[in-house]
Amino acid sequence: MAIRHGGTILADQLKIQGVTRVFSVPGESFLAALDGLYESGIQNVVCRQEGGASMMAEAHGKLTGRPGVAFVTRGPGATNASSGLHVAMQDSTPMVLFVGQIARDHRDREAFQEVDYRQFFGGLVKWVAEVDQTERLPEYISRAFQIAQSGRPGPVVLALPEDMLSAVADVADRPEVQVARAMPSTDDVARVIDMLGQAKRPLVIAGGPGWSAQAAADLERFAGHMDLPVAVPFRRQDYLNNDSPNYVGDLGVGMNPALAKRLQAADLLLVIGARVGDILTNGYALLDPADHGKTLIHSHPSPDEPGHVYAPDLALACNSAALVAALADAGPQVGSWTDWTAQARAEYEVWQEPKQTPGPVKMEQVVSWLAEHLPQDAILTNGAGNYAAFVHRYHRFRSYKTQVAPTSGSMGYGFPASIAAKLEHPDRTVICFAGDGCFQMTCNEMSTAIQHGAAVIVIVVNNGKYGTIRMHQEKTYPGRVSGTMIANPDFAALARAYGGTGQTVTRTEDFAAAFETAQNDGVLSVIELRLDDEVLSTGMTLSETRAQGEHNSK
Ligand SMILES: Cc1ncc(C[n+]2csc(CCOP(=O)(O)OP(=O)(O)O)c2C)c(N)n1
Repeated sequence: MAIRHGGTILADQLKIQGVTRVFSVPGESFLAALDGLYESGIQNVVCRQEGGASMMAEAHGKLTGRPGVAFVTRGPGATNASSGLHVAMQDSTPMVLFVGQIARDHRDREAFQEVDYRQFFGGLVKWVAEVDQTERLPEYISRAFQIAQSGRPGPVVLALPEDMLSAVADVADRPEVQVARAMPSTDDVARVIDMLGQAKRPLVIAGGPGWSAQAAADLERFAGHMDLPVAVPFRRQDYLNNDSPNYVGDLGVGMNPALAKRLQAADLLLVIGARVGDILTNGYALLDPADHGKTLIHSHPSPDEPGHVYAPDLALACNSAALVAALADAGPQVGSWTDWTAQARAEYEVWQEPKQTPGPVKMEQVVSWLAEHLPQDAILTNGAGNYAAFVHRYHRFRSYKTQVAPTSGSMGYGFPASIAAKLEHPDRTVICFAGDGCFQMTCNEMSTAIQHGAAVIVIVVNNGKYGTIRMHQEKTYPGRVSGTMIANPDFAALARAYGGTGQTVTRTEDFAAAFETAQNDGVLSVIELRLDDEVLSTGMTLSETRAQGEHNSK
């Protein structure tokens, strides 16, 4: 053992935990940590705002299944970073945020940028702690990595007082954490198969944390063997190859009404790894929490989830990948639901037929073109907004972890997420979809993308408004437009100013060539799609939405 300062102890511990890249915005509060990173071989991706850094770390965690790591400074840095932590919590993503903290002997005097992180982050993250002794850094860091990955994964915050970080200690490293995973028993698997055998209209819902490419392949095998219909929750569309005859769509915001009806009509739900919450059930309307009236088998990595809202008939606390592998290994068994599955699939295909939107640039055609022409492993990211509904409805996700999007509906997420994805997979096509509102929340990270060589393609869907909220506004207070119109920059010129390339597309037929140019540019590239003012959602124009609002308010 050698005497090391806290920053070196920390960086050494990160290497042991397998960290290869961190995202940060510097602060004078954690200079020793920056010094520790200096010769560590860990890539430090310097960002422009802590919200972007924390979202990049979250996206890294979501893509790799290993904790994404970010470093931010105290006070304003920590408060900015909270946006990514909230995404990680709602998405069950493993993540560790380090916050530089004021010196220990300044505490509780409301010193410069002082925040009590246990209070501030307490309700937002899985665990938050402050490290008071340099020699306990390895212990706290390994606990942070363990908690971030155990049971239902999530974000962990460690505050690091600056004098604790710069002090030296003689302490041993901790080994890489071993995360305990609960496995399904043979009896449990037999029971699931038996209960399925008694169903007439079963529906599998596969989502949540702890999946892998192998698990997605096992799900395809299991569903194929038994000819089961599989739906996925909001923004988990890449858990089963969408070309599979067993894939029947997503139970997300703006879901296919025919799939919503099937959720209601099913006599058995086999939920593997997902939370059964308000988005999946359209605000608890599709399934009554008081009496859901069907057989519910609910498995989740955390024993706290089954029964959280809906009473299950069989509750399992186990690793989703292990369960789906065991179910696939149970072999072929054909139930009496073959027609039910085929009909659900047919309804999904009908839902995917483009519904025409007004104006010369048609999002339904742009996304359908991409679904046909992109490589199977292309990664699509997005944040929040009606523009994303076109991706959800018309794209086909064909391999695991090609969709990186926040189930928490956080605007501004897609662009930083795409940077994290491109850094992790430089050889794959990475596309960020963003609304004009969404993109402007984090477009300052364009310089981060340029600096670190993340050649992502950003498709900015510009309708000159916070369209989703305008849609709700027109439905509720028709014609009374307040706070939902936005002025925009020339996005293509902005991209060029940052050192990328930019194009503006005003006709659908020009999109394919613009996309090819962007791909060949090999640098951050922005394609702005100028949408007609009437485009508001996949299903209704602005005028139709207002007319509906007027009708409802009569
Ligand atoms: C951080 C954050 N702030 C506000 C919202 C509320 N919100 C949801 S969608 C939306 C508008 C998005 O506008 P835009 O990105 O232009 O996409 P559009 O809906 O027009 O397609 C807003 C303000 C949110 N989800 N996240």
